Amino acid sequence: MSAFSAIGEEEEIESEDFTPGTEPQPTWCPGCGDFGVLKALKQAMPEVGRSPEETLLVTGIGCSGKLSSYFESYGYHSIHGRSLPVARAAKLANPELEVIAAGGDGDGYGIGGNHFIHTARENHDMTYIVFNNEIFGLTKGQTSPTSPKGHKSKTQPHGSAKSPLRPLSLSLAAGSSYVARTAAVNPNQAKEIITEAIEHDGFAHVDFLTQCPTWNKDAKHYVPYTDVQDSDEYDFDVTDRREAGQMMYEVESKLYEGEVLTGRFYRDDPRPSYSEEKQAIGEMPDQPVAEQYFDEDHQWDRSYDELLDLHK
Ligand SMILES: Cc1ncc(C[n+]2csc(CCOP(=O)(O)OP(=O)(O)O)c2C)c(N)n1
Ligand code: SF4
Ligand SMILES: [Mg+2]
Repeated sequence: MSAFSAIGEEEEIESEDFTPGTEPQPTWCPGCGDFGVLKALKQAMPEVGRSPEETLLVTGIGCSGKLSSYFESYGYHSIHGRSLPVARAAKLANPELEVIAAGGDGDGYGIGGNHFIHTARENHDMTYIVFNNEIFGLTKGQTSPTSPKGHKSKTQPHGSAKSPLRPLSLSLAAGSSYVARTAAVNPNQAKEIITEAIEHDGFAHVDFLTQCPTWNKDAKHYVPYTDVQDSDEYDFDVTDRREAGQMMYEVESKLYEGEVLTGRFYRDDPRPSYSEEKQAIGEMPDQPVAEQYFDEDHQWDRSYDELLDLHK
């Protein structure tokens, strides 16, 4: 697909446009599922038709957080669990940007869980990819919110006593308007789902199963997998909240019994995004802040000095 460049010329967008020219090669371990996310994202961008100059990728901290270094676009490697507030602010300031946030299961479902719930509830228009490897990878394999019950690690040497969090069900309950799960071992589906998620208007959450062969030795347990959309066994309406919820519950239970089910589980296309709702009640300016900033004639309600005085 083509798009207009920063200087207004129409250009073809290719996957390789998203490979940085100067950044280092990925330092992820051989066989790491994170490579699958990078590949799917790079393949999705030409389908979506957005160029690196039109895209912002905000990441958290973790092996997953390194994604923004290996993907050519505007990038912001934020702090642990805080990719979503940064992404929200950027989208509100410049609605034209294609905003993608990404991070790990510890990052998004643990320390950043509150941001996840409320960004979903408010239906901010962005894509959120969670690399779900069921452990803290970067810090050497501690138990995470999605580690299975009984999972042994240095922090839980007797095995985790707690049942894992159900990210799909949580996402639906919080208010995400698109919820899917894919896996690094299923690259075709991963590309399709990431494309759909980016094209979706509203908060699109993709739980991306990424094996960690270094610290989670059950790395191969995402194979074999079933795509629920390709299987006659699973018949449900992705636009029906109740049916989607039942399906997610089944999917999440089965993952820990060794059966990997992936696919699209919920979508609510008509639901207005956060900005649309705010504009409808007159709480958001028509002119985005990013444009106001570059408009020399813009009259700000308060000067910078006044704002500083307010905080004294
Ligand atoms: C506020 C804060 N607390 C803790 C850490 C240490 N820390 C860095 S990454 C990480 C967990 C990473 O796990 P996950 O988010 O699942 O990402 P992965 O490495 O598995 O991709 C932790 C606890 C930190 N950097 N900042
Ligand atoms: S420690 Fe695990 S998650 Fe991190 S790069 Fe290595 S394989 Fe990937
Ligand atoms: Mg992790």
